[in-house]
Amino acid sequence: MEEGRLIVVSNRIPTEAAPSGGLVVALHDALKERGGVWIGNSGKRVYPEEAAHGLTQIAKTPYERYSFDLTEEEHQGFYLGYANATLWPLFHHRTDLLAVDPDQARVYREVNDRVAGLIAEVVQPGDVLWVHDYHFLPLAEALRKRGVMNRIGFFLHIPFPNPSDMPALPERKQMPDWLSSFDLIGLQTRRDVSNALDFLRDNGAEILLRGKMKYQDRTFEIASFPIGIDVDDFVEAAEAHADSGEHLRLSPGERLVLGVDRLDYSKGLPQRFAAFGEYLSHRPDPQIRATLLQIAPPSREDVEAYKDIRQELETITGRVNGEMAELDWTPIRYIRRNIEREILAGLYRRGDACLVTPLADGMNLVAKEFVAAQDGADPGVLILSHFAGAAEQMEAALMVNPYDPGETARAIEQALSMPLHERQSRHLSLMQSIRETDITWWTRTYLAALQQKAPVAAN
Ligand code: GDG
Repeated sequence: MEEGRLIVVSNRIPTEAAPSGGLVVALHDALKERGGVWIGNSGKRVYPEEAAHGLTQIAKTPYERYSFDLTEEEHQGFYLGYANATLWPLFHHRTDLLAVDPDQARVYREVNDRVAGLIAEVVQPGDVLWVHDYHFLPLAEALRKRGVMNRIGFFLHIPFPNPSDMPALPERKQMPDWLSSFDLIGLQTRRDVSNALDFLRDNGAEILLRGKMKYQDRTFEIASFPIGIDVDDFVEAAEAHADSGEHLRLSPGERLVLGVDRLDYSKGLPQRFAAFGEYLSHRPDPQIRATLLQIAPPSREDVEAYKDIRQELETITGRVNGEMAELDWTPIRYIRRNIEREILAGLYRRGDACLVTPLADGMNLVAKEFVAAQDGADPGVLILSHFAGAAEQMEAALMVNPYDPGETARAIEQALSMPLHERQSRHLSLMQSIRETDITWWTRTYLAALQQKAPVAAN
């Protein structure tokens, strides 16, 4: 039988011919190889009459790309509201920040319904659908209701919530229906799989063998597929831009500690800055100069909690710099904008250490990019939070509890004084782990697992 098309659905869709960014590049390559269709949100906000027009074709080759627009109400309720002010905090264990708003929940389901209708118009028998992330949890259920019985996979890029946090979500009772309408649920880590199994079992699903589950008349599967990066591509970019560090004009002997994160409260930035301040106050030799370069492009600035994190960070940067700076040295350099990917790769390579200290994170690709960008002969040291999904694979990093500034400060000291042979052996082992599960491995393994799965029974 001829292989059906791959149809990818994600909130964002690349608009350029050769897109950049880990996930987008991986999916782009998968589609380029097999052909298929990518459907996503254009990012444009339109009047309701225009949104009703449906899908717009934005590219035909090397695969078809279609976008849909959101109205202002949909953008507020679906994207800023339910997805990013309810699900995001819940899934990152921040129920204190979770907004409960029945209107936003309604709009979230309506957008999923509308998108399901658009997909149902283009899907053909034999096509395989691959839906990405928390924006589209109810999408398979909505598609099944429209009679779409194709294989539908889901990949959650963020952590699966702690089952004990779930009662904070008014729509939790619908979650088993949402999830079991997919054929395969891909999660980043074993910890996420265990949380998902516990939650579903406590809510009426039966665990069959090896990640297979049954809920009502549907069987589906849950497994972990840790996402990776295109390692060779990053190695190349870092080598080609090894002089990026010169832009920084560091003084001779000055050490560079890096941080690269979207400006998000899940990334543990205030705790990181406090830990860096603590390291500086306790460093063994006050002559040592270490600079923390934090690149933090803004994100979701219209969501209230994101304004707070920005303010908190500005305050703490001012405090640490005010206390520690010298006429010719600013200890924390905080850049709140996007840096070009190639320059970034070169900066990683110049870094003596990288702080990846999220309080919760699905995987964290920065950890993998930093390792890929190092010069194996003189590599920098990765300091990694226990709470990043990457911690399950990258055991040779210096592991820290991001809530404990003393522990992180000691890890910075350890990283900056680590002997060359130890840096090299840790780097070698980390390189091996990121190569084993790189982005091609991720796409192939996930799609192979999805294709082995028979379509769900009609309901
Ligand atoms: C979600 C999950 C999961 C950052 N600043 C700049 C820049 N970046 C790039 C990094 C990296 C990407 O953004 C960030 O990826 P992360 O994985 O670290 O985090 P999220 O954005 O939260 O992603 C996460 C991921 O999905 C994939 O499944 O790992 O856990 O939360 O690639 O390099 N890139 C450029 N300039 C910047 O200033 N060019």
